[in-house]
Parts: sequence; C-alpha cells; structure tokens
Amino acid sequence: MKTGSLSNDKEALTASQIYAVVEEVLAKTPFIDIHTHLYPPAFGDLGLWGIDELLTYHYLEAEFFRYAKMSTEEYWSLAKQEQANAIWRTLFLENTPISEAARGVIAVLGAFQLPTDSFDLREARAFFQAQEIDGHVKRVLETAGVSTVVMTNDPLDPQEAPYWMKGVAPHQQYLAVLRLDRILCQWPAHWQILQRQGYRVDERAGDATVAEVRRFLVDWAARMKPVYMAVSLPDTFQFPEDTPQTRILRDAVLPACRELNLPLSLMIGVRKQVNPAIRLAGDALGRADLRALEYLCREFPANRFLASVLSRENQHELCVYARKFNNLMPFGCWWFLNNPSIVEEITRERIEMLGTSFIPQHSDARVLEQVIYKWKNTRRTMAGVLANSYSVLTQDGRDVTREEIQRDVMRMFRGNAESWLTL
Ligand code: RAT
Ligand code: ZN
Repeated sequence: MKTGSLSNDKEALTASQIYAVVEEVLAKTPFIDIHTHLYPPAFGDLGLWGIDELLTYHYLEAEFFRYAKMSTEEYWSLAKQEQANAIWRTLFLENTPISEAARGVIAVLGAFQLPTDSFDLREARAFFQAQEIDGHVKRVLETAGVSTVVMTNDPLDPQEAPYWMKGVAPHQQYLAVLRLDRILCQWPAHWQILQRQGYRVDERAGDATVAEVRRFLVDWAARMKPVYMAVSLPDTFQFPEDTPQTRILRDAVLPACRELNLPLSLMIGVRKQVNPAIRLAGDALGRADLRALEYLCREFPANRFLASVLSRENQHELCVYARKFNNLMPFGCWWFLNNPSIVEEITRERIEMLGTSFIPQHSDARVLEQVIYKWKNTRRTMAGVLANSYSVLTQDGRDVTREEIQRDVMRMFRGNAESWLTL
C-alpha cells in the first residue's frame, strides 16, 4: 500500500481510505440536477408529489402492464388512487420490488420511515397529505442532497403557458429551461399558437417565419429566464435537411442561443409511442446517427451543446465527439440508461475518455420525492466508480487527497453545470 507524501503538503489518502472519503464527499456535496420535470409549488397541479404520483410514474406503469391481469383500457379508466392501489398490489405485494423503479419507491418510503410492505397505502397517504408543500420541497431537496433543480418548460404547453403569461414568481431552487419539442418536432401542429400570440408565422417556415420564431424565443426567454434551451429528438434525427426543423433550428434557435448566451441541450434517440396504448410509458429508443451532432458542433462553434443520447450503443461515440469539440458537454444517463449497471459502465467510459469534463447525471424526476432515490442511487454507483479511478491512479504512482476528490466531485456535479449554464 502506498502512502506517499505530496509536494503541496496535502495529506495523501491510503488505498483503504479512498472509498470512504469519496463516499463522504459525494454525500456532502449539494448537487445541481440539470434536467427534471419538476415544478415549484407556484405551478399548482403541475407539480407532482406524494405516494399516488410516485406509484403511477410511467416507468412503473410499463412494469405493471407486464404482470397485470387488467387491460390498459381498464387501467386508464381508474381514478389515480385506484391506479396507485393496483400498482402497489401488483408490483410491491404480489411481486418483489427489485426493479430499479420499484426499488425507488421503497427508498422514498424508507427515507420518511414509512412502512415498505404494508397491505395498503393508508399510512403513506396520510403522511403526504399532512405535509405543507413549501417545507416539504425544502426537506426533500435537502434529503436528496440537491441544491437546485432545472425544470422542463415548453412555452407551447397549454397547461403551463398560462403560468408564465401571468408572471409566475420564480423559485430560488428551480431554474427554467425553454423546451422546444413542439416548435422543432411538431411545427405543423403548433405554428398557429405563435400566430395567435402575434407572431407572423406560417406552416412552411420560410425566412420570414423563422425570423419571427427567433423573436418568439427571445421574448419567451425574457419571460422564463431559462438556463438553456432543450429538445428531445428521435433516433432518426438528421441535420441539415430541407425541412422546417432544420430551418428553425439553424436560423432561429441557434442564433437565439448565441444572442442570449444559452447552451442548447440535445436529447437524442427517443422513438415516441411505439405502443400508444400505454401512453407516456409507450416510448422506446433507437440508435441515432450522431453525425448530425458532429455537424452542429463543427459548423456552429459559437454555440454550446449539452447532449444526452438514449441508446447505449451511442455512448462511446458521444465521448469521442466530446474529445473533438469543446463546445459539447455530455450529460446524464438518460431514462432507460438510469440503472446502476449501465450508469457504472457509461460513467467509467466517460471518466476514462474525458476526465471530469462532463456532467455525470441528472435525475429526470417527474415526481418531487423521486430525487431522493435517484440521487441516492447515483451517489452509490458513483462512489465505486470514482474510488476505482483514484485507486488505479495511486497504483500508478500519483497519490490523491481529499481536496482533489472534493474538487473533482464539485466540478462534475456543480461546477460544470454552473459554468455551462452560467449560473
Ligand atoms: O424520462 C422520462 O420521464 C421521459 O419520459 C422523458 O420525459 C424524457 O426524459 C424527456 O425529457 O423527454
Ligand atoms: Zn426528461
């Protein structure tokens, strides 16, 4: 075992100390969660929390339909509490909750000392009903070790837009993101909304329309104060093409991002609604052609791109592109990738290829309390991955200190986000 001294007088850690120090630093560092679907209390019913929302999370609905005797039609006809009861009975009592999403509910119940194997949900419901929302938000974020969550805010979402229009008060711990899915991926179905707001646009999206879309984005950015713009793209995404999507992206979104000094987040690889019968749970994934990302990074060097790719097969290429383009920041192990075995693989690969110059994870939480289990899992996986990186480094002759571990963890879970999102 090596306990060599360091030139800067900082104490070198022994091999047996490394894991505990990494674990402790991860536990004590408040993370920035750079992509969620959470809303602060001022957004009313859009903010989901509590046991019924946790149980009816679409990740669990997908698993429920694998076991349930119930048809999808019957399930969708039930009230939310009845759906939650059915999922609890099926996934937590009749089966052992060992899947990632099911174990997550157990971890949340455990965090609040609620029963994890009770026959019904009475006690859990009573607990959540008794919470005052502002205090509960604070406690949940603190328990999760998260200082700040970044939202997903689509200005064309009919439920959400009215809150922004009437000037919803900002929440210190929730940052906005201008999400572009409807504008970039469903333009023919949404251009009229811009028209109704006074922008001179049409379905064809020629030069005049694109200039108006840019004006729309700048106006909405003034309203939302987003920390980046974002879009989820299919595995078939190509750029450039002769389509409204390319024109709007190239001539409205990218210039607006440059003007406002905002990065653009590209989440690539979703195959929407392969099974519409299970609704939000019905999306799948596909391997994408990342040459589109290569083109964007190369041809638009004044833009910064955050990128997350959904297919496991695209992860290595994403790291390679990040080595070629310093205007590209890989982030997160998204959606179907957010399982310990895959997170471990991807994170090791990223460290090996990029050091600490990436953002390892986001929660993608849709229900407030999910941040507790999702970040608990990330810290647990990360501890092993990082400890291993430091151990091999010491074996190769370079000692590590607590200060270096703190610097690295800060960088990956705060600093990289702070500098990219200019927080
Ligand atoms: O992870 C999810 O909940 C997905 O349904 C999507 O919301 C995805 O994360 C996205 O942001 O499009
Ligand atoms: Zn998401």
